[in-house]
Amino acid sequence: MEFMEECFRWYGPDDPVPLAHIRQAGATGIVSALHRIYDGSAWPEAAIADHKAGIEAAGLSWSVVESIPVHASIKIGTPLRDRYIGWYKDTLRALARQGIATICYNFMPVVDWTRTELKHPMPNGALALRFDAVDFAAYDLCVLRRPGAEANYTPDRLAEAEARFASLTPEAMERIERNLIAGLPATEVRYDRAGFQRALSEYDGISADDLHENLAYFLRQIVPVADELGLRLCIHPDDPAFSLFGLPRIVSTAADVRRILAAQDVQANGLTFCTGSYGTRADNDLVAMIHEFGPRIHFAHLRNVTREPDGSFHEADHLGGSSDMPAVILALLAEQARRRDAGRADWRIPLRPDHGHLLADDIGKDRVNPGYSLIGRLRGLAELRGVMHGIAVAQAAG
Ligand code: DNO
Repeated sequence: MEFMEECFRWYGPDDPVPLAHIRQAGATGIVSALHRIYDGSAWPEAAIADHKAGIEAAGLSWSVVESIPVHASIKIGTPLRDRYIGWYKDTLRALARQGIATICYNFMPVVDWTRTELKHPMPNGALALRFDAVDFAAYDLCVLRRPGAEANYTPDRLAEAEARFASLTPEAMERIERNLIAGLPATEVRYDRAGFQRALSEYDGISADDLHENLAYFLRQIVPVADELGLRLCIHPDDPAFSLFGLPRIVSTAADVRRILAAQDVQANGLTFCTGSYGTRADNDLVAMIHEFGPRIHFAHLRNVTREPDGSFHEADHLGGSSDMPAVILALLAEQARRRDAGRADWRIPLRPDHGHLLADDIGKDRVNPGYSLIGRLRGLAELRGVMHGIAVAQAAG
Protein backbone atom coordinates (compact mmCIF):
# COMPACT_ATOMS: atom_id res chain seq x y z
CA MET A 1 0.00 0.00 0.00
CA GLU A 2 1.23 3.49 -0.81
CA PHE A 3 0.91 6.26 1.75
CA MET A 4 -0.38 9.73 1.15
CA GLU A 5 2.21 12.47 0.75
CA GLU A 6 3.05 13.97 4.15
CA CYS A 7 3.14 17.75 3.97
CA PHE A 8 3.46 20.67 6.38
CA ARG A 9 2.41 24.25 5.88
CA TRP A 10 5.16 26.85 5.85
CA TYR A 11 4.43 30.58 5.79
CA GLY A 12 7.74 31.48 4.18
CA PRO A 13 10.90 33.07 5.57
CA ASP A 14 8.89 34.91 8.25
CA ASP A 15 7.46 31.68 9.66
CA PRO A 16 8.81 31.10 13.18
CA VAL A 17 8.96 27.39 12.30
CA PRO A 18 11.97 26.85 10.02
CA LEU A 19 12.05 24.35 7.18
CA ALA A 20 14.72 22.35 8.99
CA HIS A 21 12.29 21.62 11.83
CA ILE A 22 9.57 20.67 9.37
CA ARG A 23 11.95 18.15 7.88
CA GLN A 24 12.61 16.74 11.34
CA ALA A 25 8.87 16.30 11.77
CA GLY A 26 9.08 13.82 8.91
CA ALA A 27 7.22 15.79 6.26
CA THR A 28 8.53 15.66 2.71
CA GLY A 29 6.21 18.18 1.04
CA ILE A 30 5.65 21.85 1.73
CA VAL A 31 2.38 23.71 1.43
CA SER A 32 3.09 27.38 0.92
CA ALA A 33 2.26 30.65 -0.82
CA LEU A 34 3.89 33.99 -1.52
CA HIS A 35 2.29 35.61 1.50
CA ARG A 36 4.03 38.89 0.78
CA ILE A 37 1.99 39.21 -2.42
CA TYR A 38 -1.47 38.60 -1.08
CA ASP A 39 -3.42 41.45 -2.65
CA GLY A 40 -4.61 39.65 -5.78
CA SER A 41 -1.81 40.83 -8.06
CA ALA A 42 0.18 38.34 -10.15
CA TRP A 43 3.09 36.48 -8.57
CA PRO A 44 6.28 37.13 -10.54
CA GLU A 45 7.84 33.93 -11.73
CA ALA A 46 11.23 34.92 -10.30
CA ALA A 47 9.69 35.21 -6.83
CA ILE A 48 8.06 31.81 -7.21
CA ALA A 49 11.36 30.30 -8.33
CA ASP A 50 13.14 31.82 -5.35
CA HIS A 51 10.60 30.49 -2.87
CA LYS A 52 10.82 27.06 -4.46
CA ALA A 53 14.62 27.07 -4.38
CA GLY A 54 14.61 27.89 -0.66
CA ILE A 55 12.30 24.95 0.02
CA GLU A 56 14.38 22.57 -2.07
CA ALA A 57 17.62 23.71 -0.43
CA ALA A 58 16.14 22.38 2.82
CA GLY A 59 15.59 18.95 1.25
CA LEU A 60 11.84 19.41 0.79
CA SER A 61 9.60 20.03 -2.18
CA TRP A 62 6.88 22.63 -2.73
CA SER A 63 3.95 20.30 -3.27
CA VAL A 64 0.90 22.51 -2.89
CA VAL A 65 0.17 26.23 -3.21
CA GLU A 66 -2.11 27.38 -0.43
CA SER A 67 -3.52 29.75 -1.43
CA ILE A 68 -3.66 32.08 -4.36
CA PRO A 69 -6.02 34.64 -2.86
CA VAL A 70 -9.23 35.41 -4.72
CA HIS A 71 -9.78 39.17 -4.77
CA ALA A 72 -13.02 40.55 -3.31
CA SER A 73 -14.04 41.99 -6.70
CA ILE A 74 -14.30 38.41 -7.99
CA LYS A 75 -16.45 37.29 -5.08
CA ILE A 76 -18.65 40.38 -5.25
CA GLY A 77 -18.73 40.38 -9.05
CA THR A 78 -17.66 43.98 -9.76
CA PRO A 79 -16.32 45.08 -13.18
CA LEU A 80 -12.80 45.09 -11.73
CA ARG A 81 -12.90 41.31 -11.50
CA ASP A 82 -11.66 40.66 -15.02
CA ARG A 83 -8.39 42.36 -14.26
CA TYR A 84 -7.89 40.26 -11.13
CA ILE A 85 -8.88 37.08 -12.97
CA GLY A 86 -6.27 37.95 -15.59
CA TRP A 87 -3.64 38.20 -12.87
CA TYR A 88 -4.84 34.94 -11.38
CA LYS A 89 -4.25 33.25 -14.72
CA ASP A 90 -0.79 34.82 -14.95
CA THR A 91 0.05 33.34 -11.55
CA LEU A 92 -1.25 29.93 -12.63
CA ARG A 93 0.94 30.03 -15.74
CA ALA A 94 4.02 31.04 -13.75
CA LEU A 95 3.41 28.23 -11.22
CA ALA A 96 2.95 25.72 -14.03
CA ARG A 97 6.26 26.76 -15.57
CA GLN A 98 7.87 26.15 -12.17
CA GLY A 99 6.29 22.69 -11.99
CA ILE A 100 3.88 23.35 -9.12
CA ALA A 101 0.54 21.81 -9.97
CA THR A 102 -1.79 21.68 -6.96
CA ILE A 103 -3.46 24.99 -6.17
CA CYS A 104 -5.70 25.55 -3.14
CA TYR A 105 -7.97 28.58 -2.80
CA ASN A 106 -11.14 29.57 -1.01
CA PHE A 107 -14.22 31.59 -1.81
CA MET A 108 -15.21 32.85 1.65
CA PRO A 109 -16.44 36.44 1.72
CA VAL A 110 -14.58 38.87 4.04
CA VAL A 111 -13.45 36.37 6.67
CA ASP A 112 -11.33 33.28 6.01
CA TRP A 113 -11.09 30.76 8.85
CA THR A 114 -12.63 32.12 12.01
CA ARG A 115 -12.15 31.41 15.73
CA THR A 116 -13.07 33.38 18.84
CA GLU A 117 -10.45 31.82 21.13
CA LEU A 118 -6.84 30.83 20.45
CA LYS A 119 -5.80 29.35 23.79
CA HIS A 120 -8.64 27.21 25.03
CA PRO A 121 -7.31 24.95 27.79
CA MET A 122 -7.73 21.22 27.25
CA PRO A 123 -7.86 18.86 30.24
CA ASN A 124 -4.26 17.73 29.60
CA GLY A 125 -2.85 21.28 29.61
CA ALA A 126 -2.68 21.70 25.84
CA LEU A 127 -4.17 24.87 24.36
CA ALA A 128 -6.64 24.63 21.48
CA LEU A 129 -8.36 26.89 18.98
CA ARG A 130 -12.05 27.28 19.62
CA PHE A 131 -15.14 28.89 18.13
CA ASP A 132 -17.61 29.95 20.79
CA ALA A 133 -20.97 30.51 19.14
CA VAL A 134 -22.26 32.69 21.99
CA ASP A 135 -19.15 34.90 22.15
CA PHE A 136 -19.44 35.25 18.40
CA ALA A 137 -23.08 36.35 18.59
CA ALA A 138 -22.27 38.73 21.47
CA TYR A 139 -19.62 40.40 19.34
CA ASP A 140 -21.80 40.59 16.24
CA LEU A 141 -24.84 41.96 18.09
CA CYS A 142 -23.45 44.06 20.91
CA VAL A 143 -20.08 45.34 19.68
CA LEU A 144 -20.21 45.35 15.92
CA ARG A 145 -23.94 46.13 16.04
CA ARG A 146 -24.29 44.84 12.50
CA PRO A 147 -27.51 46.16 10.96
CA GLY A 148 -30.08 43.39 10.71
CA ALA A 149 -27.98 40.95 12.76
CA GLU A 150 -30.93 40.01 14.99
CA ALA A 151 -32.54 38.20 12.07
CA ASN A 152 -29.65 35.72 11.97
CA TYR A 153 -30.18 34.40 15.50
CA THR A 154 -32.88 32.59 17.44
CA PRO A 155 -34.57 34.44 20.34
CA ASP A 156 -32.72 32.17 22.78
CA ARG A 157 -29.37 32.99 21.23
CA LEU A 158 -30.14 36.73 21.31
CA ALA A 159 -30.77 36.48 25.05
CA GLU A 160 -27.65 34.35 25.64
CA ALA A 161 -25.53 36.78 23.66
CA GLU A 162 -26.73 39.77 25.69
CA ALA A 163 -26.04 37.99 28.93
CA ARG A 164 -22.60 36.95 27.67
CA PHE A 165 -21.80 40.49 26.61
CA ALA A 166 -22.72 41.77 30.06
CA SER A 167 -20.44 39.21 31.70
CA LEU A 168 -17.32 39.74 29.58
CA THR A 169 -14.62 42.24 30.52
CA PRO A 170 -13.70 44.83 27.89
CA GLU A 171 -10.31 43.10 27.53
CA ALA A 172 -11.95 39.75 26.86
CA MET A 173 -14.18 41.32 24.22
CA GLU A 174 -11.21 43.06 22.62
CA ARG A 175 -9.44 39.74 22.36
CA ILE A 176 -12.47 38.18 20.69
CA GLU A 177 -12.64 41.08 18.25
CA ARG A 178 -8.96 40.78 17.39
CA ASN A 179 -9.33 37.06 16.73
CA LEU A 180 -12.36 37.61 14.54
CA ILE A 181 -11.39 40.58 12.40
CA ALA A 182 -7.71 41.37 12.79
CA GLY A 183 -6.60 38.22 11.13
CA LEU A 184 -5.48 34.69 11.84
CA PRO A 185 -2.51 33.48 9.80
CA ALA A 186 -3.10 33.45 6.02
CA THR A 187 -5.93 35.94 6.26
CA GLU A 188 -5.78 38.26 3.28
CA VAL A 189 -6.91 41.48 4.96
CA ARG A 190 -6.68 42.60 8.58
CA TYR A 191 -9.43 45.00 9.56
CA ASP A 192 -10.23 47.55 12.20
CA ARG A 193 -13.86 47.74 13.20
CA ALA A 194 -14.84 50.45 10.71
CA GLY A 195 -12.99 48.76 7.87
CA PHE A 196 -14.64 45.48 8.73
CA GLN A 197 -18.10 47.06 8.68
CA ARG A 198 -17.31 48.55 5.28
CA ALA A 199 -16.10 45.20 3.94
CA LEU A 200 -19.30 43.51 5.16
CA SER A 201 -21.48 46.15 3.57
CA GLU A 202 -19.92 45.47 0.16
CA TYR A 203 -21.84 42.19 0.24
CA ASP A 204 -25.21 43.82 0.94
CA GLY A 205 -27.79 42.22 -1.29
CA ILE A 206 -25.50 39.37 -2.43
CA SER A 207 -27.30 36.09 -1.91
CA ALA A 208 -25.79 32.61 -1.79
CA ASP A 209 -26.98 32.13 -5.38
CA ASP A 210 -25.25 35.33 -6.47
CA LEU A 211 -22.04 34.22 -4.78
CA HIS A 212 -22.32 30.87 -6.50
CA GLU A 213 -22.81 32.62 -9.84
CA ASN A 214 -19.69 34.68 -9.18
CA LEU A 215 -17.75 31.53 -8.38
CA ALA A 216 -19.08 29.92 -11.56
CA TYR A 217 -17.94 32.97 -13.56
CA PHE A 218 -14.46 32.68 -12.02
CA LEU A 219 -14.32 28.94 -12.72
CA ARG A 220 -15.42 29.40 -16.34
CA GLN A 221 -12.34 31.56 -16.80
CA ILE A 222 -9.68 29.78 -14.79
CA VAL A 223 -10.55 26.08 -15.00
CA PRO A 224 -9.85 25.81 -18.77
CA VAL A 225 -6.48 27.50 -18.21
CA ALA A 226 -5.63 25.16 -15.32
CA ASP A 227 -6.79 22.20 -17.37
CA GLU A 228 -4.59 23.12 -20.29
CA LEU A 229 -1.59 23.66 -18.00
CA GLY A 230 -2.13 20.34 -16.20
CA LEU A 231 -2.90 22.03 -12.87
CA ARG A 232 -5.31 20.87 -10.19
CA LEU A 233 -7.40 23.57 -8.55
CA CYS A 234 -8.84 22.63 -5.18
CA ILE A 235 -11.35 24.79 -3.39
CA HIS A 236 -11.14 24.90 0.40
CA PRO A 237 -14.43 24.68 2.30
CA ASP A 238 -15.85 27.39 4.50
CA ASP A 239 -14.35 27.28 7.98
CA PRO A 240 -16.62 26.94 9.88
CA ALA A 241 -19.06 25.50 7.37
CA PHE A 242 -21.93 27.85 8.13
CA SER A 243 -22.79 31.49 7.56
CA LEU A 244 -21.10 34.15 9.71
CA PHE A 245 -22.00 37.85 9.98
CA GLY A 246 -24.98 37.23 7.69
CA LEU A 247 -22.60 36.55 4.78
CA PRO A 248 -23.41 33.87 2.25
CA ARG A 249 -21.15 30.80 2.34
CA ILE A 250 -21.35 28.31 -0.50
CA VAL A 251 -18.72 25.63 0.18
CA SER A 252 -20.17 24.03 3.29
CA THR A 253 -22.16 20.91 2.38
CA ALA A 254 -22.16 17.95 -0.01
CA ALA A 255 -24.88 19.72 -2.02
CA ASP A 256 -22.62 22.78 -2.35
CA VAL A 257 -19.76 20.59 -3.54
CA ARG A 258 -21.95 18.86 -6.13
CA ARG A 259 -22.94 22.21 -7.54
CA ILE A 260 -19.35 23.49 -7.71
CA LEU A 261 -17.97 20.34 -9.34
CA ALA A 262 -20.79 20.37 -11.89
CA ALA A 263 -20.10 24.01 -12.76
CA GLN A 264 -16.95 22.86 -14.61
CA ASP A 265 -17.06 19.12 -14.86
CA VAL A 266 -13.36 18.39 -15.31
CA GLN A 267 -10.59 17.00 -13.14
CA ALA A 268 -8.89 20.41 -12.88
CA ASN A 269 -11.89 21.68 -10.91
CA GLY A 270 -11.39 19.88 -7.62
CA LEU A 271 -11.46 19.99 -3.84
CA THR A 272 -9.36 20.48 -0.79
CA PHE A 273 -10.95 17.99 1.56
CA CYS A 274 -10.67 19.72 4.95
CA THR A 275 -12.05 17.38 7.58
CA GLY A 276 -11.95 20.09 10.25
CA SER A 277 -14.08 22.50 8.22
CA TYR A 278 -16.62 20.03 6.84
CA GLY A 279 -16.57 18.39 10.28
CA THR A 280 -18.08 21.44 11.95
CA ARG A 281 -21.46 20.19 10.65
CA ALA A 282 -22.98 16.98 11.94
CA ASP A 283 -24.85 16.57 8.63
CA ASN A 284 -21.60 16.23 6.66
CA ASP A 285 -20.76 12.53 6.47
CA LEU A 286 -17.04 12.76 5.74
CA VAL A 287 -16.53 9.19 4.58
CA ALA A 288 -19.57 9.35 2.30
CA MET A 289 -18.23 12.59 0.85
CA ILE A 290 -14.88 10.96 0.08
CA HIS A 291 -16.69 8.10 -1.63
CA GLU A 292 -18.75 10.50 -3.70
CA PHE A 293 -16.15 13.15 -4.53
CA GLY A 294 -12.94 11.08 -4.25
CA PRO A 295 -11.70 11.43 -7.84
CA ARG A 296 -11.79 15.21 -7.51
CA ILE A 297 -10.03 15.43 -4.13
CA HIS A 298 -6.59 16.86 -4.85
CA PHE A 299 -5.48 17.74 -1.34
CA ALA A 300 -6.46 16.80 2.22
CA HIS A 301 -6.39 18.85 5.42
CA LEU A 302 -6.65 16.37 8.27
CA ARG A 303 -7.85 17.77 11.57
CA ASN A 304 -10.59 16.98 14.04
CA VAL A 305 -13.09 19.14 15.87
CA THR A 306 -15.33 18.43 18.82
CA ARG A 307 -18.74 19.87 18.13
CA GLU A 308 -20.35 21.27 21.27
CA PRO A 309 -24.15 21.22 21.82
CA ASP A 310 -24.67 24.99 21.37
CA GLY A 311 -23.01 25.26 17.94
CA SER A 312 -19.55 25.97 19.34
CA PHE A 313 -16.62 23.72 18.52
CA HIS A 314 -13.00 23.31 19.50
CA GLU A 315 -10.11 21.67 17.75
CA ALA A 316 -9.53 18.23 19.16
CA ASP A 317 -6.60 15.82 18.95
CA HIS A 318 -6.19 14.69 15.36
CA LEU A 319 -7.52 11.25 16.27
CA GLY A 320 -10.05 12.56 18.81
CA GLY A 321 -13.09 14.74 18.27
CA SER A 322 -16.36 14.22 16.49
CA SER A 323 -15.03 12.70 13.25
CA ASP A 324 -13.66 9.21 12.77
CA MET A 325 -10.20 10.06 11.45
CA PRO A 326 -9.00 6.48 10.81
CA ALA A 327 -12.13 5.88 8.72
CA VAL A 328 -11.38 9.06 6.74
CA ILE A 329 -7.79 7.96 6.10
CA LEU A 330 -8.92 4.49 5.10
CA ALA A 331 -11.30 6.03 2.53
CA LEU A 332 -8.59 8.35 1.17
CA LEU A 333 -6.11 5.48 0.85
CA ALA A 334 -8.75 3.45 -0.99
CA GLU A 335 -9.26 6.39 -3.34
CA GLN A 336 -5.51 6.53 -3.99
CA ALA A 337 -5.43 2.82 -4.77
CA ARG A 338 -8.36 3.20 -7.13
CA ARG A 339 -6.56 6.01 -8.99
CA ARG A 340 -3.37 4.01 -9.28
CA ASP A 341 -5.25 1.08 -10.70
CA ALA A 342 -6.90 3.44 -13.16
CA GLY A 343 -3.45 4.62 -14.26
CA ARG A 344 -3.81 8.17 -13.02
CA ALA A 345 -0.44 9.91 -12.75
CA ASP A 346 -1.71 12.14 -9.94
CA TRP A 347 -2.89 9.28 -7.76
CA ARG A 348 -1.06 10.35 -4.61
CA ILE A 349 -3.00 12.77 -2.40
CA PRO A 350 -0.97 15.28 -0.40
CA LEU A 351 -2.12 15.69 3.19
CA ARG A 352 -1.19 18.10 5.88
CA PRO A 353 -1.94 17.87 9.58
CA ASP A 354 -4.10 20.95 9.73
CA HIS A 355 -3.48 22.94 12.88
CA GLY A 356 -2.35 21.46 16.16
CA HIS A 357 -2.57 22.22 19.83
CA LEU A 358 -0.11 24.45 21.53
CA LEU A 359 2.01 21.95 23.46
CA ALA A 360 5.08 21.70 25.65
CA ASP A 361 7.87 24.14 24.75
CA ASP A 362 5.68 25.93 22.22
CA ILE A 363 3.54 27.26 25.07
CA GLY A 364 5.00 30.58 26.05
CA LYS A 365 6.98 31.21 22.89
CA ASP A 366 6.62 34.86 21.79
CA ARG A 367 6.03 34.11 18.19
CA VAL A 368 3.69 31.30 17.22
CA ASN A 369 1.23 31.37 14.36
CA PRO A 370 -2.06 30.29 15.96
CA GLY A 371 -2.78 26.71 14.91
CA TYR A 372 0.63 26.40 13.27
CA SER A 373 3.01 25.69 16.13
CA LEU A 374 5.59 23.02 15.45
CA ILE A 375 5.05 20.47 18.20
CA GLY A 376 1.26 20.20 17.92
CA ARG A 377 1.43 19.62 14.19
CA LEU A 378 4.37 17.25 14.57
CA ARG A 379 2.24 15.21 16.95
CA GLY A 380 -0.68 15.37 14.51
CA LEU A 381 1.41 14.23 11.58
CA ALA A 382 2.96 11.41 13.63
CA GLU A 383 -0.49 10.15 14.58
CA LEU A 384 -1.82 10.34 11.02
CA ARG A 385 1.28 8.53 9.75
CA GLY A 386 0.74 5.89 12.43
CA VAL A 387 -2.79 5.31 11.20
CA MET A 388 -1.52 4.80 7.65
CA HIS A 389 1.06 2.27 8.84
CA GLY A 390 -1.54 0.46 10.92
CA ILE A 391 -3.86 0.23 7.95
CA ALA A 392 -1.03 -1.09 5.76
CA VAL A 393 -0.20 -3.83 8.24
CA ALA A 394 -3.84 -4.79 8.64
CA GLN A 395 -4.35 -4.93 4.89
CA ALA A 396 -1.21 -6.98 4.32
CA ALA A 397 -2.42 -9.44 6.94
CA GLY A 398 -5.70 -9.66 5.00
C1 DNO B 1 -6.57 27.78 8.05
C2 DNO B 1 -6.52 27.44 6.65
C3 DNO B 1 -7.20 28.42 5.73
C4 DNO B 1 -6.91 28.04 4.32
C5 DNO B 1 -7.56 28.88 3.29
C6 DNO B 1 -7.41 28.23 1.93
O1 DNO B 1 -5.81 27.34 8.81
O2 DNO B 1 -6.91 26.15 6.43
O3 DNO B 1 -6.72 29.70 5.96
O4 DNO B 1 -5.54 28.17 4.09
O5 DNO B 1 -8.88 29.06 3.56
O6 DNO B 1 -7.66 29.15 0.95
